[in-house]
Amino acid sequence: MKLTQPTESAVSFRLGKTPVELTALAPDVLRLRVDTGARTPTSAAPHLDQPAAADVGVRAPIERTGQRLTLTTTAGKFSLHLRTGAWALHDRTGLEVFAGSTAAFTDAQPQLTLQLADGESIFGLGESTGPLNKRGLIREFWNADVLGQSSCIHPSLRNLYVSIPFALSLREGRAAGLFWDNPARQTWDIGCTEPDEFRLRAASRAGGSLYLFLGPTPADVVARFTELTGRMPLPPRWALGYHQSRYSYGSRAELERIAREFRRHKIPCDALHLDIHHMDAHRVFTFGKTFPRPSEMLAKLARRGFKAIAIVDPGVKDDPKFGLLKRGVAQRAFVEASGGKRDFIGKVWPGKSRFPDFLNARVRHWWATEQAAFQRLGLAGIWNDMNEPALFDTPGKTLPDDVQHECDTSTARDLFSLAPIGGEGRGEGAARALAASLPNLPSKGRGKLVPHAAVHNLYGSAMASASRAGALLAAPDKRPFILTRAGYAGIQRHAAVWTGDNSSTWEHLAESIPMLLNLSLSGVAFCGADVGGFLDNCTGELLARWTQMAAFTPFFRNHANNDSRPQEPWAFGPSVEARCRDAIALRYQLLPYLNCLFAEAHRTGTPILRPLLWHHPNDPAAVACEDQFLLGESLLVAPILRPEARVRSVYLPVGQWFDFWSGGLYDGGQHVLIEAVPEHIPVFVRGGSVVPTGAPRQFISGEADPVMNLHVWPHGRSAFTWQEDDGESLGYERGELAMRTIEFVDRGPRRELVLGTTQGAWPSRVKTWRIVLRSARRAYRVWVNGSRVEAGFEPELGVCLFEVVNAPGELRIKWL
Ligand code: MIG
Repeated sequence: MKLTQPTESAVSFRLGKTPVELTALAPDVLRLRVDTGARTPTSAAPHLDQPAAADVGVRAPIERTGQRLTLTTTAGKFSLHLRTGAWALHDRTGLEVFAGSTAAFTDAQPQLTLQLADGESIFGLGESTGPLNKRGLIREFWNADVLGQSSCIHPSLRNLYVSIPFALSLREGRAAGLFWDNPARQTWDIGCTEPDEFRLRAASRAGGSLYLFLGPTPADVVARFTELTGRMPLPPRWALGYHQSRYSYGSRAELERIAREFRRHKIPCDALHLDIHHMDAHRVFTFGKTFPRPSEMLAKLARRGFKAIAIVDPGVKDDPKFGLLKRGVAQRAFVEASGGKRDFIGKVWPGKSRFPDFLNARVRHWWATEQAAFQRLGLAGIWNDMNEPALFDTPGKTLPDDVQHECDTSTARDLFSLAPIGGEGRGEGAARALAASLPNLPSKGRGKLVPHAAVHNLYGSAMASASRAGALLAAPDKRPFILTRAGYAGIQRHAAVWTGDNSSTWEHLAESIPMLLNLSLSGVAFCGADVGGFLDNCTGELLARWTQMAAFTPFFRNHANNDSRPQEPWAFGPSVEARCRDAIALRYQLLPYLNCLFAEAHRTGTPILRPLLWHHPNDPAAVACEDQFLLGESLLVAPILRPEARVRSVYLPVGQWFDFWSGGLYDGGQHVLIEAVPEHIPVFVRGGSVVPTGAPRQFISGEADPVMNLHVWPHGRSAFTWQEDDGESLGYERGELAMRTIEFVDRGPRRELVLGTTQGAWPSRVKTWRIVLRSARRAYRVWVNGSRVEAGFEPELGVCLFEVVNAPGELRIKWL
């Protein structure tokens, strides 16, 4: 067998008869892909045509001795036996990272088998049920509306609404990753059938690229994975607040009542969601009779500090008098039945409906235009539901395998393909340039026909990207808020994800933790589960515990089903209400901390919600922990997951930890028993942390706090990047932000907090930093840039307090 086109970083060869290309995209990222040559219409996935990675110019010498091919980079070595297909990836130190067989990698239904090492754990996999560690399970990637096939979400379901075929492997503290970029159905047997074999199978080989990440830390792997699939753009700041939803607030009067109740009960809230009953007989982008004068209603809500988010389902009612349908038909916007002679028609909420072909750029643009007109009524966000897509009347409860999409490869590249490693980030600028070029696309016949089965898992992401484009058309310099139920790898570029129809049970409260943690590890930083549970009836205690936990999760929305009892924070009487109010109020005070975490996720892909293993990959108890989580590096949250719990065991990783509520100090590296009081859940602060907090508020307005608190906890050190921006425009992409590092070191009696020089073109709105030294025993002597500053002491709280006037230059704060 002859090697063809060897370059510095890529090599083509044959496995069996099929050409395969191996590329080093970066020293720690390798890609193996089947080169299908002439791309037949049936074998194309939109992201097949990506820029040649060889452009990146990684030095990766390739050798061939006999049947053995090796590619070496500064981070590791990949070797493959050309006849048997056996392969292995070693790191720089010679440690085997992955090994297995690619013998069936080029089959029509490709397979790949990996050896699982002793003690190896597998995380990631996007949204899935069951434990945090997926080893021992079989999971599938096939976006599905769960309630179409099952009465509820339960641990033996193999697939849910979102598909992210990404695995993070961890053994003995060493992380590596794998991403099989193939939007057709995949089945992963992760040591279930054979305890030490990880078998991956895809239903179609079209477009399937396998990416291998060398790590060696979880952060290295996720940074690369999100560099490849994209990172979350910054959401508008209000979206970090509390959201209230219900299937459905059925009339204008009801919605306005809910808004009034929030303000009357003094429960902070920023967003109200409009579920399907706002529509005129389920006609998408309409308001029905029970919502008279919608723009007046939305303006009134806005004046009271509420943003409204409307649900948008993909199915367009097949009503010949419906304007949207008529325009769609004229545009040839809908997915065609097999054979292509007519549009496919299936049943969903509106009755007989047609389904926009979101895999086509022209259709996305049309949809964006229609959505923009709707949003201009005053809607701040769009909620994409049923976009697996879900159908009521087909056997698979989704589009049939053989309906046809007209994929437009040139623009699909911008929406689905992976960003070149080391290349320019793909920001809103690129999205806008794309949007501007769309109207010039020819109106038909440009794409190639692809059967639904080959691209099924992309439909939700494609709809979300159209939706994001629509929001940008409606308000070109406002950060969109799009929420989606379905998605594929990279969905974080377009939308936040909520985890669909969970139930109001204690089990689902607990199971939401590993689900959100794995989603977070899979690139989706902005995620959340329905607070209180969607199906069934919540109880007061469950709602309180759920709200107390979810206040620390990125997307924070209470939502309930149409036949569930009311679930708003006040629905269970004053004591539950008080607990919910306190939890939500705390969330609002933590917004400056959350802001920094969102900004970090945007810049680096680092999740906001993190499993303990993220910071403690060498600690087996931390790796196994799935009933606690970290919010950023500083806060450890141990929710109460049982009714009437009196106590809970909390694992504290190595280090010093402070009880957030009492200030009590604990040594880490052990389990501690913490009393479960009704008022709050156990939360700990890592010693040495600096946690910024703001003033309490009822909703997030454009006005920033002039006084910003920095809570400083002793016994350790930390560093993070402070970021400030206007919270609503895309200015942050143009450098309109203020950024500085904040570092703290506790060296025995000498403690130093350094706010680095401010970078960026946005003048900070912080006038005063209020430094709150926690766990203090007296008023310390304080110096700021060498000058003495007076400090106060509150003995009951154990805090020493002083103020520092903000300045863009370095602020070096010491105390003794
Ligand atoms: O067939 O719009 O997951 O959040 O309330 C149900 C009604 C459709 C499913 C979503 C849920 C939403 C519901 N939708």
